[in-house]
Amino acid sequence: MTDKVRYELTDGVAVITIDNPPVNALGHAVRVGLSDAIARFEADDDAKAALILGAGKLFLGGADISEFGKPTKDPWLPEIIGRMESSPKPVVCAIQGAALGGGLEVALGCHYRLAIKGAKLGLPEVNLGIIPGAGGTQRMPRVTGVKAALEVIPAGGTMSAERAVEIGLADRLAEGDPREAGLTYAKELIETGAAPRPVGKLACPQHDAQAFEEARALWSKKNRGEVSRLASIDAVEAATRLEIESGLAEERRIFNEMMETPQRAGLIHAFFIERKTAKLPEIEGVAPREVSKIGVIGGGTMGAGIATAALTRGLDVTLVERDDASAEKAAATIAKNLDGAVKRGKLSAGQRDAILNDAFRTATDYDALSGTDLAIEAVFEDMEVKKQVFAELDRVMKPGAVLATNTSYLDVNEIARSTSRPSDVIGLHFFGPAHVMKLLEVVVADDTANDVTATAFALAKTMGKTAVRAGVCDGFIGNRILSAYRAAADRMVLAGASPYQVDRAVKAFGWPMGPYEMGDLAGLDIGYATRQRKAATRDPRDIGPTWADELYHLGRLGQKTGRGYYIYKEGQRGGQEDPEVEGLVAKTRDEQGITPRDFSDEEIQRRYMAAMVNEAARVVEEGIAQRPLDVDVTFLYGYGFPRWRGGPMHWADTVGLTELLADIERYAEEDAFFWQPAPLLWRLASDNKKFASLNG
Ligand code: T1G
Repeated sequence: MTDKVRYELTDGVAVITIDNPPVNALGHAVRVGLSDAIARFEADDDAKAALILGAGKLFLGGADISEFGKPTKDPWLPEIIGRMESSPKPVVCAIQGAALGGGLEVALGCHYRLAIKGAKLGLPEVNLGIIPGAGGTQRMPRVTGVKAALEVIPAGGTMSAERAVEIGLADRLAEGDPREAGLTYAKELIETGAAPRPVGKLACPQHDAQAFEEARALWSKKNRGEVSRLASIDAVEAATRLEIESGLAEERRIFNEMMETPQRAGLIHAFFIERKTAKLPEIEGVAPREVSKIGVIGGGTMGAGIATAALTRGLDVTLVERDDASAEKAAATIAKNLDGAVKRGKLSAGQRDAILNDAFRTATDYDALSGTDLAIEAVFEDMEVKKQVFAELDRVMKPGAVLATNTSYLDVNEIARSTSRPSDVIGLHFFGPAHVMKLLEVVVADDTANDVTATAFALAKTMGKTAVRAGVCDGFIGNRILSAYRAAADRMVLAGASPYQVDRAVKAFGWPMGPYEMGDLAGLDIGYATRQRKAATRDPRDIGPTWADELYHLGRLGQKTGRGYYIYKEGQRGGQEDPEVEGLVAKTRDEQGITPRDFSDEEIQRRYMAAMVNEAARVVEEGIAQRPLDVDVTFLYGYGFPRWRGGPMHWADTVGLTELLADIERYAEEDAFFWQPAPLLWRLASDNKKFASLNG
């Protein structure tokens, strides 16, 4: 027996408790302990039934993900579950908090399952690029039918305890302490002489051709290149034609196949790095300041989104606008956002009403913010306007309050130093729509106090955001790197590629949108304003997409004007390619004496990513991003980078930094100005190292 699993006999029930904080992952020591406990139970004549419990806040968090990719050590989870299932005495489990992956598979190996209200049950393996590998795809459909199994497994989602009982995954719903409820259930089974009910012995679930067809159609469209979701459907289908042992073998075959894919590595990298961004030496052990009341200045799209995100997470919000009309408009936007949350089931109508009545108010006077703990400025991107707002905040905010700016590129140091309390100033760069997008760049200025940084990360957690620490530079982490791969795209177009081919190639790589579709979504006036802003300092060797300036001057600003790079028709999804754009590009080439050449989709993808990784290497080297993982999380949560590739830096490590450097050096032969290998990339490649070596 190991110290991870306890065995105690209580009133004829062998209580087997798995205690492996923080999430009772089924690592090797737990498997050894569980296997020993089951053997002891079988041999224990005083034990008439067994009760499986997980100590602490949840039942079982699944297999130990940190063991993946390493040689598997016996005993295997499927074997332990098989032994539990074939026990001659009833085995029960009581599920509180969460039963996920291997944790739910252990429960499915039990003969009786009790779920405590509030528990989440699910098989999220596909989110890690694999499929359930300990019987989930074979046993779940046997108890729930294939329809319910196909709703859960390819989606990698979770369900409530109530839903689990509804679909037959759990036999009983209870409240309170799992041990107590479980013991009551086990003793009742003993008293009633209930027999073991091995799920594996149940008949194959009925095949439902339509359900399989719909699931394959749905996940072929939604998965953007991921392979695990479709593979999980194949495994569930095997359950409809194979008896348990053959079905388990087929599941294992597909599981092993998925374990070997780079997608598994990318998705598991993503799992662990999103949990590391808040692990920063400067805030370790630093207590954040109390924040329950916040102020938002500016009720435009961003301000209203930020207010909505805060309100739906229980914060009190006062929104300041310059006049009543603007304040009313902002309040209407927020009410609309909250209605949307009610429609999506994220909020009840009662909660919305309580928010609007008690937790939210508008004002046109900064003094209304004097009692707030933190203020977020989200006004027009102009330094003088920002400084005026911060002068007001400096005047009204109480001592110890945090003053934050939502600027997406302006100098946070300059804003901070325009106040009398620069150490209380920080950048909180939300991504639009702010009540939807998960990413928050926490921009730490030179004078920002560590407890202000700690407060920002705590606020992010409260608001359900994934926060990444960024230093001060133009565009911080995300937008700075974006402008580099955007520029690479423009260079390929100038050299002969079509903007539409670039978009297609980038989407084929796994991105939700190409740069030109993205430009149309954001508005081509944004790009134009950025080029104008940088014109004064632009290097003469640099090139600009003059065709885009012409589109701007033609008033073709993208989706919002019905035409940009694409033509957008009412009621039509997406835009149509516009031959006039190709014409404008050809004209630019002629003016610059450029003879267009062909680009393959692979070359477009390679150059796009090379520009991204090269600039990201500079961002890490300069300390704007602390580690490569911060770049990866930024792009996974803020820019739609395909999660199964793990992020741009993980992708680069997968490709090999030596290869990538060789590409960049080759590109530099034709354009030495744009393609200068970042020193960090050069150094790591020379030392045959990976970016991952800097992730700590
Ligand atoms: N293995 C290893 N470490 C894990 C882990 C796991 N399954 N789950 C969490 N951790 C670590 C995590 O990295 C963090 O570490 C700490 O625990 C707290 O996590 C055979 C093969 C359970 C809902 O996909 O969804 O079973 O940062 O911050 O917010 O078919 O963790 O403190 O060092 O997320 O309270 C399937 C993954 C595995 C569930 C708790 N299971 N975990 O959330 O804490 S594959 C999963 C979660 C499998 C079988 C297959 C969540 C949670 P650190 P946390 P939380």
